[in-house]
Amino acid sequence: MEIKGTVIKSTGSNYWVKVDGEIVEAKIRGKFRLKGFKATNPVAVGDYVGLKKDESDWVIDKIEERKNYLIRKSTNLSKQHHIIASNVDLIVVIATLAEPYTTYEFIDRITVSAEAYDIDCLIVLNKIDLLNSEKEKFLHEDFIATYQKAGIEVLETSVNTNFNIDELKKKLKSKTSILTGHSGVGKSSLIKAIDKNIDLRISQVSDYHKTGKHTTTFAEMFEINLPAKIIDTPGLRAFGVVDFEKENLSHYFKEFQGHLGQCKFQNCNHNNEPGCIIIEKVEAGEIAFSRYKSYLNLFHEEYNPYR
Ligand SMILES: Nc1nc2c(ncn2[C@@H]2O[C@H](COP(=O)(O)OP(=O)(O)OP(=O)(O)O)[C@@H](O)[C@H]2O)c(=O)[nH]1
Ligand SMILES: [Mg+2]
Ligand SMILES: [Zn+2]
Repeated sequence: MEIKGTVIKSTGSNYWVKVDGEIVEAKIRGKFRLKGFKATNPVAVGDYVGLKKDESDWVIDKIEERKNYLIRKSTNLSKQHHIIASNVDLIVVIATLAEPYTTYEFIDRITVSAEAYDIDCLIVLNKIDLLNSEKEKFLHEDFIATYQKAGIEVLETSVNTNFNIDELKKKLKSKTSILTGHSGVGKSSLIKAIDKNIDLRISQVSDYHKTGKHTTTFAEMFEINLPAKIIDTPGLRAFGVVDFEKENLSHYFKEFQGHLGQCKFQNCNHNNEPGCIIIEKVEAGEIAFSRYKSYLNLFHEEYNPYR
């Protein structure tokens, strides 16, 4: 007998699969491979799988084709890739400007991946209750302006003051969403603010480094009564994008899209060519410099594999 369900959690050796409202613990057998590359986790949260009973254990023996997935390179320099989750409607990048600070390039790497795999993306700027000094207010304004120009929606939130939690609920309603970002930005806290009945571990950011403590250790999908499916994930230190064809990269920056094809040279790489419309737009302040810098860094990434 074969049954089917959705993987809601995995530790690498054990998998929890939701089958008709029940949770079944399963193992994997055989090799599952993505075309063209190796993944450290052949079966990911969000996968729709077939299960068979092998003596006493349930075994995953089939993965239905993925609608999409969020994938990154493992932190080491091997060719290994890690699928963060699959079959999602929305990628929510949780960012903070304090405790910890999230760099623009980290965010851009995720938004580029979302565009490449054609998944909607929302940035949530959490902990805005912490932005008080003039410097912090400046950082905040710059952040909002940068992503407004980039055509990516930003929702400001605070778990501590309950600010915009209802708005966030509206964004997640009737979708399967993945929450990603650095450790300590408040991914688990936001999920708990949305539904206090969910049992999640949350820790203080470390006093000294102001970074998170990697409290969430495995991706897990929670189904709540909005209705919504929300995938909490472990904090990422960095996001290594999977190699794109260089000529496609500019298409993954939303705000570049309307200008492509208008440079002087048909094969313009928007690096330093004369008559480049992208560079003109950056100089005119219509495209944020930080986004263009992320573009250049990604374009030349092979020269800097540690980034
Ligand atoms: N001031 C403030 N603190 C917050 C806010 N949201 C979360 N925190 C705190 O930030 C710390 C980290 O929160 P977590 O929810 O564990 O962060 P996480 O992103 O899940 O971290 P990992 O599981 O390690 O990836 C906790 O001490 C939270 O109480 C907020 O809006 N404002
Ligand atoms: Mg967490
Ligand atoms: Zn150009």
